[in-house]
This record gives sequence, structure tokens and C-alpha cells, in this order.
Amino acid sequence: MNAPEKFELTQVRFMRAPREKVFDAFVDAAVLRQWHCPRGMSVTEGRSDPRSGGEWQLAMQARDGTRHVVGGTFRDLKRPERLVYTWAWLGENSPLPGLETLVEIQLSERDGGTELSLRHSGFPAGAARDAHTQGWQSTLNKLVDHVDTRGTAANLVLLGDVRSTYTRTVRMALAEKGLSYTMRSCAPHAPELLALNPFGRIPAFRDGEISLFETSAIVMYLDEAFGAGPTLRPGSILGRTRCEQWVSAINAYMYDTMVRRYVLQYVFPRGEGGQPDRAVIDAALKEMPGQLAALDRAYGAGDWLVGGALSAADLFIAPILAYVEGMPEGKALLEAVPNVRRAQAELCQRPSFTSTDPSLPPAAHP
Ligand SMILES: N[C@@H](CCC(=O)N[C@@H](CS)C(=O)NCC(=O)O)C(=O)O
Repeated sequence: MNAPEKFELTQVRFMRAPREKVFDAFVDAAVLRQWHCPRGMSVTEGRSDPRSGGEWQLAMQARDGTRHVVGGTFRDLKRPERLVYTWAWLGENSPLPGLETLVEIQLSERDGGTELSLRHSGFPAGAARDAHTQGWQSTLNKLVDHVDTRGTAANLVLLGDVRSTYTRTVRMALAEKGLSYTMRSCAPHAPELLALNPFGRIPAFRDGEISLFETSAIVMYLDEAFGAGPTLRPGSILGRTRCEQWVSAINAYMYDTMVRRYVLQYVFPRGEGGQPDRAVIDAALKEMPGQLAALDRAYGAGDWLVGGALSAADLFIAPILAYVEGMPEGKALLEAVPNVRRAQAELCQRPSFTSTDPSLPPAAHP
């Protein structure tokens, strides 16, 4: 059996910020309140008495109102390089009642910024350590957002190709949420991509140490982890499930028909003599009117695929329709679906759409 002291975690993070700023972020109650909780939560109360033997305490609140209180005692404070304090969950929601663990933080200067090394020890089991690892990863992302000169772009990295419709969907979601990020150009199945997505498709996404693949999962994460901007999933059960229904249909059938078997046949012709494969295109063209008519009925007189506001479903379909429109049969196909055309024209006005136009010069893409 493992001895209890074996159950500890370490995290190492670089941030473009002076050590003093990082140190103060851990001990100044006003600053702690701005970041010290995982994404999607908020700090509702915080106090701190930063001297050896002084106490600190924070209350964090989840979206559903659940309150988690944590606190402890400062043991060692050597600004700006070392900080040691105890950590115990308090109150009725404590996952580890009566247990005191230890946090040790070392701050070193590196490349004009700070490397933070954190050790959290004293967990009774691997499950508690792993839950705290996830919590720290997310919480340190918020610290980096807060202190790093690049803001969220120090954490949020999108791997993909600005020409890919799925990559554009995520970029539109990031723009709608007002989040700055780092775009890393990456081809499908490139080693860097495969390290994050075993299926090799683009896009993949990182928030600090946390990584995700599949566009709908990434969009859901952005929506739930960041309070800013419009919510991309409707609030009602029916709205949310309808949104999921359209995202799923776009993923399962419409992308395949409209992009893979139509647009891409023109853009990357693979037929005889380097020509588009007519048989493949004609087969896709047979399916497209039915799919577009289904979309047309869903829009009805409104501008949004689901409910009365923008949702993830609109972000999935808009980049696909934009490509279809530019293809030889595209205009005629869209002529037949006036609701789709009207809704798409409305969406094309949004800054999230115009700023992610794949034909913009490379410098325009973050
Ligand atoms: N279901 C995936 C689909 C992603 C996808 O198919 N991306 C295309 C580019 S738009 C791709 O990587 N294609 C390369 C391939 O199929 O190997 C998602 O939602 O992210």
C-alpha cells in the first residue's frame, strides 16, 4: 500500500509576469478574489493575513450555487520566491473533512517572467489527489489569465487551419465570447495535433494543461468555462437539446455532403486529370436540396437555427454555407431556400464571422 505522503501533486507553470505580482496574487485577499477558483466558478468571499501563523480563507461558488470553503494558515512567506501554507476544506461540502494538506510554492525568474512550481501534499488517496490536480490546472489557468501580459492568449491555444470550417466555428465562438487566444496553424494528423487528438482531425484546443478535441466539446467548454459574451447553448431543455440535435446532424450528415463530397471536390480536385470528380459532386448535389430545405424549415421566419438567439448550431452551419455559396451550383441551391439565405446574411454581418474570414491575410488571424 502507498504511504499517505505519496499522494501529492506538482504543477509547473510559466507566466509572463514579475514574481512579486505572482506572489501577491496568492496572499492579497482583493486579488485572490479575482482568480482563485476553477473556471466556471467565482470567489464570493476571501480574507488573508499574510504573515507566518496568519490565516487565509476563501469561499468559492459553482454556477448551481454550491459553496465550497477552503482555508488554512501561512507557514512560510519569503516574497517573492517562496510561500508555504496549509489547506483544508471546511463546512458542509468539504470533500475531505478534518484533513489538513500542505501547499508549497516556489517562484523562479525565467525568460523575463516567472516559473511557478507548486506542490500540494498530504492527500489520503489517489482520487483526492487527482481531483485537486484538475482543480489546480483550472485555477492556475485563471491565475495566468490574471497576471500574464498576454491575458487569456497565454492559456488558450487553438490548433487548426483557418480554412477549416470546424476551426472557424471555434474561432467564431472565441470571438463571440470576446476571448483572446493563440492560433497555431496545424494540418490534420500533424504530430503536434495527434498529441492532443488521437483521431487527427482539426481543430484541437488547449487551455493551459487542459486539452480538448471535437468542435462541439470545445465550444461547450468555452461557453461553460467563461462567463463573458452571449451564452451559446439555450437555457431551456428543449432549446439545448435542439441545439445539440442540429450540431449532431451537421457533424453526422451535412458536413459530409456539403463540404467533404462537394466543396472539397472543387477545392482539392481528385478526379481524372486533376479535375473535380463529377460523380462524387453529382451525388452530393442530389442530397443537398433536402438538407437545405430542412434547415430552411428550422429557420422559419427567424434568423437563428434554434430559439430566438445565436447558438452553437449557427456557428457550426455558417462557415459551411459560406463555402457552398461560393461553389458553381451554390447560388442556385441557396436561391431555393430564402430563410437560410436571410439568416446567413444576418450572421455574415457579425464581427465573429467577418474577423474569421479565411481569405483575410495571415497577419489578420491571431
Ligand atoms: N467531428 C470533428 C470533425 C473535424 C474535421 O473533420 N475536421 C476536418 C477539417 S474541417 C479534418 O480534420 N479533416 C481531415 C481528415 O478528415 O482527415 C469535429 O467536430 O471537430
